[in-house]
Amino acid sequence: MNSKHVLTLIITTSIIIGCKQNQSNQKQESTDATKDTIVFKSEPLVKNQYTADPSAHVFEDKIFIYPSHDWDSGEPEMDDGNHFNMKDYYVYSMESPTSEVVNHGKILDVEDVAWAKRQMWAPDATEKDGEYFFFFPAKDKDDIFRIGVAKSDKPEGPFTPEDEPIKGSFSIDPAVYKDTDGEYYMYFGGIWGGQLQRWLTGEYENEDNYPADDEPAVPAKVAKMSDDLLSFAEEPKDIEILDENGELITTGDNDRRFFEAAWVHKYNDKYYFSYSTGDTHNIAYAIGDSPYGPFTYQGVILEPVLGWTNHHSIVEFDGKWYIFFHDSSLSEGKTYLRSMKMMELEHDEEGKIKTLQSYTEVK
Ligand code: FUB
Repeated sequence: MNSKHVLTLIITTSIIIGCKQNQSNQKQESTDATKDTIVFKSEPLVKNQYTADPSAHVFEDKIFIYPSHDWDSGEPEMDDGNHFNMKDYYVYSMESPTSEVVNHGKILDVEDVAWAKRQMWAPDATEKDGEYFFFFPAKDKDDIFRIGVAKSDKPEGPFTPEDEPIKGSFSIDPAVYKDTDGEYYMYFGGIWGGQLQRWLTGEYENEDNYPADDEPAVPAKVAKMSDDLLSFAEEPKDIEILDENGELITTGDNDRRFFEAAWVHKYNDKYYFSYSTGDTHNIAYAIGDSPYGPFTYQGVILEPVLGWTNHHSIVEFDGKWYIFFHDSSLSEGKTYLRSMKMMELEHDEEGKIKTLQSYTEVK
């Protein structure tokens, strides 16, 4: 391992998120009880800003990365994620996976978005006919998450937002997949602070409602986009994630149920739906034959990283596949101050993805 790419930190065991946590201990408390050394397998791509939820795409033969911009706003850590109090977005690019990361500056600020009040969470971007579209969630004036869109004629922006959020949009973490037939689909949703569990009736309810542990889990959503990519072309549909018996994964199946951070890529004509399992901290994946699913659960792509959240994107560049993700190594474990990283990702001959770890532990 190249020493330049090895970052060793002494950290408390309680902030290594390999262990399962439940909702009541989402707020990370550190303890000096046991000290471990962890050796990270990759370095933060950016060190002078906190960058999270990286959505990577190849535009103009370069890798463009659209992350969230973490900062310390002083909001206390709460189960509803108020401490992720982001207010603007920056964009970055790399000529190749090994070249330096260029910061193109701020592309959007909450002050510029007429409908948005706060919490600019995980975004994504896509290109169509030489125009670039930036999709982002934010809470509106009623504190309900909606998804907005902004346009630019360049991948590095700046982007001009629409005056209203996408009609019929809700919850968080938009990921727009351009299919090989030229259609575009938005995948979105996230439970807990992401509010997806408040939309089970089709209307927003001002309280959390989760299906029982033995019932199908709250599903992520997908909608085909209109030709101008500014609206949904249809009512969002449920994403079905099935287990090995063809049964829908249930609420109680915390290790495998959808939590947030949807992403889709296509490999050998199959659709790979990947996502975070949230409170169990994995990036998991499921495979299907259609952009709408159903998707059958396959396994874990990325094991828990340092920090509570795990959020990724997957992109092909020059015949190799890469996963972009974040951890809290630069902030020494602060869950809301994250840094984007990347690693190569491998599909085996059967199309299965080899499970990755972002660090090794040295006792
Ligand atoms: O960055 C804020 C939120 O944390 C994202 O929207 C989630 O996916 C999680 O990473």
